[in-house]
Amino acid sequence: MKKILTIQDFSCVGKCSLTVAIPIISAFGIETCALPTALLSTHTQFKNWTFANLCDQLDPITDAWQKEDITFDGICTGYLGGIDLIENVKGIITRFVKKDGTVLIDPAMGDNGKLYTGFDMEYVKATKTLCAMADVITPNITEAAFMLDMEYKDGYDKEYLLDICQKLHQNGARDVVITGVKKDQAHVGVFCLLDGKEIFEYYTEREPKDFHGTGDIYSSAVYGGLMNGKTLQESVKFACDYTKHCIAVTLADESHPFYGVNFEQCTADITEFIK
Ligand code: PXL
Repeated sequence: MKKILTIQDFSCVGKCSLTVAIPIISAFGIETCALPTALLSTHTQFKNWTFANLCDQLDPITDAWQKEDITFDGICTGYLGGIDLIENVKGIITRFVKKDGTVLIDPAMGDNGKLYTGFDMEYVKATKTLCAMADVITPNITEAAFMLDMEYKDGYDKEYLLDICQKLHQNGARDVVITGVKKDQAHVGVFCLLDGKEIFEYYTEREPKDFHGTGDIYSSAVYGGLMNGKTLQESVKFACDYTKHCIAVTLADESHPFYGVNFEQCTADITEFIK
């Protein structure tokens, strides 16, 4: 059984980060260890929330792991919450990923042309250095544009997407997966550049509403696929279909919360995919 480590914040309510990554990656039959970087009452799209940076816990935790000879087949990261945390996570990747392990970095820090509350260009710069260590990165267009100091565009063409991917590959990531790409008004999906060479695109019909946390669901599903030996193309395609299904199930549930999707009701898709 593979054993991975996911490093991101723990938002107690709100279906994102660790409360998404642990159940989803576990559903892929992978032991999912977790290192929380911050503790929040909810994610930051609520009106009222608390935030505690857990950076001072990371060294004692990881030093204890080292004494136990603990290593991981891979690490995936998401929203971290502070520059000090990013620097620490870079060291954890170097120390704990087995040779040939897979590192996925989701530079979760913004959407719709804006950074999330609390993040600035220093945070963006630090995140870019973290992305340089990745086998796979999964930024949305906002995150990619911020990291490359490029203009954020709502309407874009293949040339713009390829340019972004090439630049992020030159920054160090092997495979670049740009998420939330709107091919047209009715279709959304991903534009990928594999090892700086091969373009892969996949789109599904767009659901009529956007939800928070779908980027985290998407990156967890990609990572679960990769750690099951699926190709990047198979994994990103599955992750698109799975995320779309999660949104559709949520919209069909009249009591759905505003803050996240009913991914818990779609785990059968994962079981079927890895059969
Ligand atoms: O990746 C989404 C996310 C994760 N964690 C926290 C967030 C958000 C999005 O707003 O606020 C704490």
